[in-house]
Amino acid sequence: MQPLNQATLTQLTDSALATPSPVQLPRYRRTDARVGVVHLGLGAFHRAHQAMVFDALLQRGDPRWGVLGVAMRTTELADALTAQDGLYAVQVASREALRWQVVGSVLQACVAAREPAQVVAAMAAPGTRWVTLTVTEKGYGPALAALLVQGLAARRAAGLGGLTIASCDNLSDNGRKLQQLCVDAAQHDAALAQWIDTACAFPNSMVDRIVPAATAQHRSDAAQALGLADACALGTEEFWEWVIERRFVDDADGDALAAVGVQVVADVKPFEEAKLRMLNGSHTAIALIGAVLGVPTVADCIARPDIHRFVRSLMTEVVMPHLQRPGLPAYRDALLARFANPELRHKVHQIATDSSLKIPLRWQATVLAQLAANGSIEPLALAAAVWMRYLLGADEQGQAYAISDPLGQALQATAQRRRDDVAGTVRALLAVSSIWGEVLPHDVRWTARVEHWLQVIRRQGVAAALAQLHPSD
Ligand code: CS2
Repeated sequence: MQPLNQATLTQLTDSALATPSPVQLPRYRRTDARVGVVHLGLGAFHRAHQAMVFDALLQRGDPRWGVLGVAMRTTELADALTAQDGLYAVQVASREALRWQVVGSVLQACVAAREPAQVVAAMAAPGTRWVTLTVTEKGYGPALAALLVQGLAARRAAGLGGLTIASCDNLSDNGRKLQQLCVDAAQHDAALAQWIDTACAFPNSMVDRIVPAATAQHRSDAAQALGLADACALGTEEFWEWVIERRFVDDADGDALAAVGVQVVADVKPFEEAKLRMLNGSHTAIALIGAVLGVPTVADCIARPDIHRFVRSLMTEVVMPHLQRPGLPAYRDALLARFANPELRHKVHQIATDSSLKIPLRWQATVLAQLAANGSIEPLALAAAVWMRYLLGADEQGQAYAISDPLGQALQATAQRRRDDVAGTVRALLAVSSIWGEVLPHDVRWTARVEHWLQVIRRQGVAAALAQLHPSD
């Protein structure tokens, strides 16, 4: 098929959307929908996850789930969405089929750094009932707290009720952490702090869907599928999960969410721990291994028998013994199949971003639990050593790459300064307590094994280390 020239195509907008269409379109009248959700952190993940859940709620005839999508700083996506009336197409790729869906729930978009007043006004609007967040691990700082507190103060001053505020980031206890952040940031006004604590609800939640950064390929595939130019097209997998704690300002929201496939539970912990340690923990290990080997995507990595075996044994022997989620073997097998999805083209360097913030959430508890149980820590000691090798900033073919991480410069300098001193490198990098905590750096069972694996990697490479991990196969 000839690729369509996107420049000459009509742009995706409300008026350009013709029915019938070759793809799934919103079947509700978008003009009836109202903004009920302010989402902070407008990016690919939100658009392929919560926004599609809200789209399903609108589809069921409840007009209260329209979204104001707020990008925290970058303007491109918000402006491109505004030019398309908030519409965008998502390619959903399972092993069996590819389908496209145009999502209609994002009614407006703006940028917090550019239009803070709009965000505050939206939080203080009578129709707003929820705030959802995907601001990444590094987003939970004073700027976020100040924005939320300002919005909540305006809402309280307007005499309105509280909001359900759902963190959807890969943090443990994400709701409770966000609540604490907001209450602390409101301490200058005791009555406001009290109101935030009691009138608002901060459910913990676990969200899951693999959503790689959107690429030009998505845009050209979308043009082909829609016959319209969509600057905001993206792709994801069929699988999704949202497990949320039953803790809402409006109790009825639990049933509404459940009706479209969200799991509303008393305790998110078993789901959150399984997801962070099995999926995200494996992801970070795969990403670092792939980056050092020069293997570009997760699917390429998992197609290699040595990496597949590594990930399967990491999950089975090291991570799973400490998890409570039911059906772990099936959960593991499903994850391995999801990682293998060739349509996703999920770049290892995207996942390696911010590793210094991800490792503590994804690996640390597993290592501590295995040490306490006298279990094997080998796969994660190897992964920690790969991270140290990754910090040198070039793969095993000598191809340089950028390290995108708030601690990146300092870590890279440490790794490079001690290049030829493996023991010194390990000591210095494991001493970073924001990554490894206070206990691990002093446990020789851990430090000696990380040092062992870094020796092997520096002398023989990552593939040799993977082979030595499973010498019997
Ligand atoms: C990934 C996650 O980039 C990363 O760090 O591990 O974005 C992962 O794809 C999602 O959490 C899946 O739900």
